[in-house]
Amino acid sequence: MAIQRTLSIIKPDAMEKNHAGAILAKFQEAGFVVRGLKRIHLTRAQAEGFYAEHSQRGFFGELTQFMSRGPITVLCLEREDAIAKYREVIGATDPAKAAEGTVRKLYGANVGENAVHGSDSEASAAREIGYFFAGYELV
Ligand code: 3AN
Repeated sequence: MAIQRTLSIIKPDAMEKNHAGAILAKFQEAGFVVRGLKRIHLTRAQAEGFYAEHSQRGFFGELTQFMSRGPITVLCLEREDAIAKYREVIGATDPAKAAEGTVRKLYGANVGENAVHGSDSEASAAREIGYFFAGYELV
């Protein structure tokens, strides 16, 4: 399996609870190398752009309001088979269904406020990394 990059977001709920450091440590323990990292506060429009593929879903308003309510940390993470491995480390979208020891099980509150985001394919990862990082910020 090839080396891949994935886009990770530590969401406002986890930032507010000061879990960002513990979550980053978990990613590094799982073998991910940080290629890009920044702390930002999305506008509503920026959150809508990022989640454009979900614009027809009933939770779109709730999701974009939540993602723009406070600072987030965005990370470009790299390792072998990064996209699948990262999704193993974070666990299922709904923290109640996530496996023991996963980030969402440990730090997520519910399906909306689930602590972290991760890319779901190589095409999504490329788009999402490009949404947040310029080439010179990935080192
Ligand atoms: P994942 O982030 O695990 O790939 P998706 O792509 O199904 O999950 O959903 C995108 C984001 O939308 C999720 N991270 C979650 O925060 C939010 N979301 C999904 N389903 C719901 C829902 N029923 N109510 C509120 N937010 C939701």
